[in-house]
Amino acid sequence: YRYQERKENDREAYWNTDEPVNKTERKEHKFTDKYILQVPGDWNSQAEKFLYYEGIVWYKKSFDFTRTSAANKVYLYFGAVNYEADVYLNGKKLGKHKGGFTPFNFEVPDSVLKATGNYLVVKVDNTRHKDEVPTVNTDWWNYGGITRDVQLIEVPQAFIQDYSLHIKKGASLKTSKNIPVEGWVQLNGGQSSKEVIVEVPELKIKKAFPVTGDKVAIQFNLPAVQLWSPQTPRLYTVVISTNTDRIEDKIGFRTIEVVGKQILLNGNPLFMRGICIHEEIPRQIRRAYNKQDALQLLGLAKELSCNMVRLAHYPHNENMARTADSLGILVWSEIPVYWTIDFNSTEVFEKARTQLAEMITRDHNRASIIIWSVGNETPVKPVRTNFMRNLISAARSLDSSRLVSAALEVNYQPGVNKIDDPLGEYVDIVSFNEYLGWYAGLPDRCRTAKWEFAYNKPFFISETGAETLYGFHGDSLTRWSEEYQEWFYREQVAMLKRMPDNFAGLSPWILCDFRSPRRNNQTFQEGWNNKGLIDQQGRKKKAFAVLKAYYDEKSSTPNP
Ligand code: ADA
Repeated sequence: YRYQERKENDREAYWNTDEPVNKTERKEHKFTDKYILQVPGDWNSQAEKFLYYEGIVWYKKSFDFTRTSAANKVYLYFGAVNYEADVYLNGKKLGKHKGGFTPFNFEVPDSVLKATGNYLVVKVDNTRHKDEVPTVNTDWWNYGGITRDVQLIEVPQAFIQDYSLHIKKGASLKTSKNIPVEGWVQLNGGQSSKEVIVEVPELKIKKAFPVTGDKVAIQFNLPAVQLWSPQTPRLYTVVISTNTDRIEDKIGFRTIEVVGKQILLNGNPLFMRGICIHEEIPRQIRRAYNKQDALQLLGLAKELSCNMVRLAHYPHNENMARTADSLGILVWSEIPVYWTIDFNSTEVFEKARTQLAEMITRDHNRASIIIWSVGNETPVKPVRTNFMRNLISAARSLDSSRLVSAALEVNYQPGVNKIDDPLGEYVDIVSFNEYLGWYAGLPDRCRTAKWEFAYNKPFFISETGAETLYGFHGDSLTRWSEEYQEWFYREQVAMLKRMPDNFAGLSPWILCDFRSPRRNNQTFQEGWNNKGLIDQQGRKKKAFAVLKAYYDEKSSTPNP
């Protein structure tokens, strides 16, 4: 069915290019017509003719809005727009934002907002450029549009902008009593309040902290607490208030650190039974954005007996981390510094750093997130190492309570696979992508594989995988058959069982098949990367059971 469904001209335009999205296609469609597009949502999946479209779309929406108090401020918040957004309200430009996967907001001037008949216009452009992050080439679909929620947010003149609470670094967790918590509350126009009150009602905590500036330091002890972990994803309501504002959130308390060659979660050694996920949903085949999507994707990860997911290769929508918080799934969250970007450019660095800051600012209270990743498979050379090193420092200074990593590559040498990327010195966990038995040789290469690690740190296999068409059967030597992928996973698992004790886990590539403009092998791929354990229709391939059996075995050992 795969090959008949598509139209011949789409195929031709598609196969004859190595560009991420076909340029001819873009010229052919002038799109002067009007369409109704759902927001949030990508445009590509909303009409067949938009599937390959890369370029500009103008959105327009009318709305009425009545403030609850004339003195309140109003912000217009976008969960994400891929990639560039120019925002106008009632003909006045509110601002511009670049970066396809992170939130941004603009204050709406009083003079602009009306009670009735407002019109919001957003010019969205998802054209890829060499000097953007990500750059032109990626192995995922460049879904365009206002892909996440848009909200009008009304706040008092002096409001609580943000907060951070986490268990103090190095705190002893020997008893569950008197665990020190520290953090801050960021006020916007804070001087009108004398104090900030922090409450955790379920723990009978209510503390007041004097306001001395916009950022108020917080410190208190937890009397008795159930720590957050995959086994006990306990969340507590936190209430923060001033005399003008009040916010409520649900957070978990846990620690994550590297001690010697181990990752410790709440002081206990952690083995990550992970899987990579793209922000794309099977069956409906579109960008994932809502809570149901998050439940579906993370639910499948749970079925695979995972305790961790790597959200590749860009910050996913906020529902993912929120749902992971409540399901008890650890999260690796990444910015789209992918393959080769212009590592010489300070502007490109600034774009990457901004996306890192926006990702961390949004999610720094999510207990599920334990790793910030600053990129994927960036080629080893000095200028790139400096660039990445600076991103690692930026991540640490934005959030010192989590671990920092990046997916590196293997240095394949005759007879030995070396993990010696110079970046290994700077990350907390040395993570790498390996495809022994897919991109070179057969899976039985794993039997004789020798590994050499240049760093005495925990290491993590951030990708491994093989392509398979669901329902295509052959013997295990037949590439693209389910049997080949099954064999691949068997050999990988046997190899993993021989890894040294600083092996901290893996996140194979990938949970579900996903669209990719690079996958041009007409017979086998048709615009899909088929390394999923689940196909585009949501059907499990044979290898799913192999990985699940390994994870079940790992989770029943004393140190899961
Ligand atoms: C790389 C890359 C992934 C994925 C994979 C593949 O490792 O990190 O994005 O595309 O290759 O399938 O080849």
